[in-house]
Order: sequence, then structure tokens, then C-alpha cells
Amino acid sequence: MERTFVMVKPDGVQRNLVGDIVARFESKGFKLAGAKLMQISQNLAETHYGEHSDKPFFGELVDFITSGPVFAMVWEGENVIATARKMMGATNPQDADVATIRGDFGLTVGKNVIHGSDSEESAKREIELFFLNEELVDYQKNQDTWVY
Ligand code: DAT
Ligand code: MG
Repeated sequence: MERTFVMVKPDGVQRNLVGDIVARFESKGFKLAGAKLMQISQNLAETHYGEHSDKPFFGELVDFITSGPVFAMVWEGENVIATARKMMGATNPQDADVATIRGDFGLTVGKNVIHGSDSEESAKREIELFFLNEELVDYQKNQDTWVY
């Protein structure tokens, strides 16, 4: 089953949005494989956002993502990578549809509440970057027979 990396950013943690965001993924039918509250180091931030190192907003992005704790998660389920991106909404909350996480909770691109992997390749990379193998749990959920 597919897995993706999702992270509530420091603004979402400070604004008490962790519970709401977890609830959305749970009620959609996805299964939590791992989660932790953590402080991202400068080094991890620069590696995670490496693809943006040439962008003018890179410094600001690294400062922001290290400015307070994040809630890192791995979610599992059918087509979870693309579906999580849909549930998050467009990168700029001004463009994000209502009923998406960014559409409901954000106003600016610099503080857009949530991160989610954008492809199979980045999901694998980001899960390995943030989680040890033993921090991820394989288990059965009875709800699965009512989801699939
Ligand atoms: P996403 O987070 O939707 O995958 P991205 O990978 O293009 O978006 O950019 C990573 C983060 O960088 C994004 O969540 C917020 C920030 N960002 C993107 N474009 C920006 C811009 N033009 N100005 C400031 N921050 C920006
Ligand atoms: Mg991205």
C-alpha cells in the first residue's frame, strides 16, 4: 500500500490545527503509520527543501520551518500521495479551494500550514529523511474492510 509524508508546519502547530488535520486524514480512510512532534534542525530543513535552494524564498522557508515544532506523519492508503496533495490544496492558500486544508486555514504562501510529498519518489525520500524504519508501524485496521 502507498505511503506519503505529511507535516503540519510550525504555524499549524501553534494555531492548534494538528487535531483537525489528523482527523481529516483519519476520516478519509487513511491509516497512520507513524507520527511525531519534532524540532527540525537547520541541516534537515536545507536537505528537505533542497530542490528550492536556488529560489529567492529559500532562506525564509528554512527559517520558517525551523521556527517551532512540526508534527511529522506518515499516512498509508490507496493513492494517498495524490489524494493528500488534493486535501492540502494549492501551495498559495489564496488559490486553494475551500474545504482543502490550505483553503480553510491559510492566507499566505509563506505560512501555508502543511507539507505533503508531491510524488512517489519524494514520498520515499522524505519518509526516509524524517523517520527511522522502526518508527513506522505495520498493522491491520478493522475499518479497512469498510473503506476498501
Ligand atoms: P508545496 O509545499 O505545495 O509542495 P513548493 O514545493 O513549490 O510547494 O514550495 C515549498 C514551500 O515553499 C511552500 O509550501 C511554501 C514555500 N513557497 C513556495 N513558493 C513560494 C513563494 N513564491 N514565496 C514564498 N514562499 C514560497
Ligand atoms: Mg513541494
